[in-house]
Amino acid sequence: MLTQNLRETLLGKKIDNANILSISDAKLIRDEKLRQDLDYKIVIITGVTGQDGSHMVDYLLKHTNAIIFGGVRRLSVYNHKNLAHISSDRFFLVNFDLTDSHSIASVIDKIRPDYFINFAAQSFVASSWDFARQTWETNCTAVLDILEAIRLYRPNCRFYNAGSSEEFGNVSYSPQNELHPLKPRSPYGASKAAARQIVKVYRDSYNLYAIQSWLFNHEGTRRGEEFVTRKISKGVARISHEISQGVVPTPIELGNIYAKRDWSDSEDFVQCVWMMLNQERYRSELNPAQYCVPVYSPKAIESLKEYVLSSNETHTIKEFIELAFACLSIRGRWEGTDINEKYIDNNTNHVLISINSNFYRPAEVELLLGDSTEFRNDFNWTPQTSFKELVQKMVSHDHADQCRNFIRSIK
Ligand code: F7E
Repeated sequence: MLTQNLRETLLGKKIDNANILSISDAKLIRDEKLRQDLDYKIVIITGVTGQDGSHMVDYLLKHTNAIIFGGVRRLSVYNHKNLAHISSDRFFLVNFDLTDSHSIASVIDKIRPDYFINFAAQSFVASSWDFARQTWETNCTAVLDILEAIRLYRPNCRFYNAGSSEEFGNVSYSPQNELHPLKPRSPYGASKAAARQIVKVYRDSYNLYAIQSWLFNHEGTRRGEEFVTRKISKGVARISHEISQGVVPTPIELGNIYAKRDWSDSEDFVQCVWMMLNQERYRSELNPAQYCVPVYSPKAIESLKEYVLSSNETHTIKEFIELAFACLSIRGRWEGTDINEKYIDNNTNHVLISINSNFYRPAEVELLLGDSTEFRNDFNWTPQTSFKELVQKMVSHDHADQCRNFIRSIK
């Protein structure tokens, strides 16, 4: 545990637990001698208010002694729900903006991180057609800016960028492994594919420990409500409550329910990300001494690998729906076709799911199925949560939430 003294030593001034630091607060953290004596690794994580970033913070607080700086954009609305449970003196929020290269450079120069984990993104594929430029700047240009700042100010900082199975897009074969070509179908997929290239160029050109994996879909109770799994789990919880109150439920409106996705638990993946950032600890063919140096050698960097992370199973949205309703003992049947297809409650004959073409995408990725054998073998890893357990976990969480809110409303 850090003492208050240490916090002040590191940061150069007294701060409150709840304080969001401005970049200028991080003063003595730049003192390399002090850093060596303290033997704490310093990690910057972006996207900490989101699903993956907040799970990454939880994981590192539990399994390491790292001091973590969560990068947050200054907003006038409160969006820290996923961080509300954290009270650790090793976790700070720091204000910076990934679309401002000066702020990125300044944070890296001042904080001198040992690891920089980039989970910040415009991650909603459907919106990427409407905000193609913003998607590109956040998901790709910002990555270039981070790499450039690492090169200039902290060349031995290990950098991870969250890549995506959307880079595979219009897939050539299944399952998709690390050798699958990049064939994105959306501005989102294209931005992640371009980011991959620039990460590789900086890795090769400047011997940076900079990597990007291919993350297949990963979900959980902190998933944004616009993504299909959370939209369904929340909708199912609401409908179950409406039925129990004798109210005719409002159906959940969805788009392409025939798309197939490879879904995992976000909590499983953050562990893998940390492993990838510390490959020499797990891959016996690597020499750890080559990675404890101020400057990495070309040989050490050439040996790094980038990996697919996936469950190695694929399911349609329809399967997710059926399982989600079954978790709350609601059984249904499918009737109709195309835009008129509906999921009907066997018990009440109420419509539970209907199709709204507004949720169709200009170009769809119909099938994703990952092959994460390489990662599983190299790191001796298996996921903790199955597809069924993931659906159960999300529905139970949203159902409990729905019940809590109901009880509060009648108090
Ligand atoms: O869509 C279909 C939709 O928005 C899944 C992101 O984390 O994973 C995620 O991207 C599928 C698509 O996720 C609705 O057409 C049907 O086929 O939950 P999603 P995504 O687009 O797969 C990848 C790996 C990432 O990297 C991304 O950042 O579900 N679908 N009806 C729908 N999708 C939504 N959102 N809403 C619907 O009503």
